[in-house]
Amino acid sequence: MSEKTIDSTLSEQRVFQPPASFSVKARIGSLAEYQKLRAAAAADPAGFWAALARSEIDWHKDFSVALDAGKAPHYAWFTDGVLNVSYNCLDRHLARRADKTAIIFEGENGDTRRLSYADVHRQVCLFANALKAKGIGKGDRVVIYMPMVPEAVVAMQACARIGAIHSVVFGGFSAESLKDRIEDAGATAVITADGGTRGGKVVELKAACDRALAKGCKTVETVIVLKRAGNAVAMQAGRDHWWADTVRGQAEHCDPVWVESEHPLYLLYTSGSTGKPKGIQHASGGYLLGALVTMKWVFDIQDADIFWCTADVGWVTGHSYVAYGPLAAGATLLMYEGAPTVPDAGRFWDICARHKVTIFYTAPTAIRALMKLGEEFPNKYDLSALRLLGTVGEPINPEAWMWYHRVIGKERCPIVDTWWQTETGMIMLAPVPGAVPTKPGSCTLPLPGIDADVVDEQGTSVTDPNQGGQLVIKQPWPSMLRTIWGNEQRYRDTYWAKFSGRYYVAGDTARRDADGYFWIMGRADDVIKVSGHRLGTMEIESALVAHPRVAEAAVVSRPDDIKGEAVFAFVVTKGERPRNDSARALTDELRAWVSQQIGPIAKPDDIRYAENLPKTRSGKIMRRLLRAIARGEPITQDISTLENEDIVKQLQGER
Ligand code: 7RM
Repeated sequence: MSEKTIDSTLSEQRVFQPPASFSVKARIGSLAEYQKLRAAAAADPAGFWAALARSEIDWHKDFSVALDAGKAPHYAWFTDGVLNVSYNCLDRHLARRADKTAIIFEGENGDTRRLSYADVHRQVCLFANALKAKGIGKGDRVVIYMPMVPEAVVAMQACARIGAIHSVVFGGFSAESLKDRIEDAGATAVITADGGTRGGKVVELKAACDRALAKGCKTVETVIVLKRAGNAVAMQAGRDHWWADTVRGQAEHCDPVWVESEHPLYLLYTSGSTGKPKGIQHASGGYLLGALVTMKWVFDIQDADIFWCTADVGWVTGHSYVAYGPLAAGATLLMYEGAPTVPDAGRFWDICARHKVTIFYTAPTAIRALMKLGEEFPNKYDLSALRLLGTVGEPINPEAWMWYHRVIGKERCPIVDTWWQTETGMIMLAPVPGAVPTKPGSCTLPLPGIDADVVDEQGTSVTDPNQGGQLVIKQPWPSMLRTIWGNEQRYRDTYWAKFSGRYYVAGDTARRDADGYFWIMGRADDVIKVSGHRLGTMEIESALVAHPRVAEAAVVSRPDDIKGEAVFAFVVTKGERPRNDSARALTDELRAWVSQQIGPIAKPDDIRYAENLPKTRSGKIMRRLLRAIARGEPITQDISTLENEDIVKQLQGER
């Protein structure tokens, strides 16, 4: 995050009260009500969550222990309770909502489908039985590599139904990334599709899956392939099966497998400070509770709502607010497979108008991109059904917030800026829309039961308004991650070590203003957000140095008007430093290489070549200097220790 952005949010003074028309109908309709909930939670956090767990979740067997902190920092919630997440998302709605639409689907080329709760339940049962027939059961890991179609949700729910642990890999990741995740999880099955569609092009998922499996993945016995895009695929006899064939003849009934509350529901790989993504492990009961209560608190979900979260199921947002939260709440959710600009920049608003979307949740990068293309697009559509707007994934700049508020929300819809992480499982900091006034660029206040704070390097609360510090969570919460799959030490080191196990360390820096509102300033580690996609700079560096011509690489980010952050790489090649045409050719090659190694989302936007990277005397790359150079800022660092000052000129692209 640049100084400039920090300054611009620092001077933000606007405050927007919840519209009275919204508050009167809201689940939590006043500041007093919200504060009462927060006070109750603060007085007895475990009791507060236990009461909610009992009122919100259908337990097969009730629990007697709310929070078990005996193995901290591995906290366990509702430990002796027994439940099934899929039962809570589907079966329990059948009595009253069997015919209610659960999923409205629209594809890029306009194909639409509506699935009722009874339909989704039936499909989940069929597919769960198909998985069982392939020998997949409780505790087995299943990798899901699919486009944004209802079957992706069906696959996740079917895993949950039989106690299998799913790990969804975003369809934009490469074969190489898929392979790493399959191997780390030790998955025995992969569920994929022939291909997905985006921007008129077919993303060949099965082909990527074949390349991944050809390179290793020895644990995989079964591959199930949904026919979606219609592209030709190779099927390996014995291993690969068409989805339609696996469900044919299966029973439409499948008893849920009752699991203990702490049974892992899923793994989701996410980037951190090292080259290797980590498998964030979530538990069943606590995660479900978090996804469900935030649907109510933050999205004020009501029976008549049409809820559209644009996130892909490959990201945590697509887990909590597509695959689980909305269904647990018995809501109608919308899924769209395709680009926001096909056939033109009005697509999102066209979908909102045609399907009468009432709650719309997207990323700042999408808002900025659509904002740039002009108001005439949204202005063509009737957006009057919208009542609430949300954002997630990165800080939203006040200008984009105001555009969202004025052009999309017609100054009538509250905006919920929601801060959370793959690790937190649920939204943590966000306005409760009928209660908490909003400020453009701030995620406002913690939700009930969330003890968030900003602390200094000693772990002491920062009390001066607008003083930056580390964002920490001081009490465990039910949907928190349980560990990093297969790497207990990394779990402790990454999230707990900094303040000796006292607080969960989010990895973000933040400040609080005089009203106690939180403003996220940026990451404290080497994680960046490019178009809302979480990437590790070290991950991109390892991909670059894996190229035969690269000796050394350093990756930093620079601000980007639309993407939020852009990837900037400094590269030292083996042999002579490329210049002019040879530099341009190598840049094209390295961009394609990173695409292949990680995925197109990680492609460097800029690459500069130097004979060396600037290092401190102890040999550490001077990242702050590189960041300044990437941003075109004047250099204030002491560079007198550099052996070759010419390097700086090379890095600046001047020679
Ligand atoms: C949900 C998600 C997590 C990181 C997080 C932040 C950044 C997310 C906001 C935000 C400012 C927000 N999970 N982040 N939401 N920054 N305001 N409302 O994005 O695991 O992929 O990323 O994203 O840095 O630590 S994630």
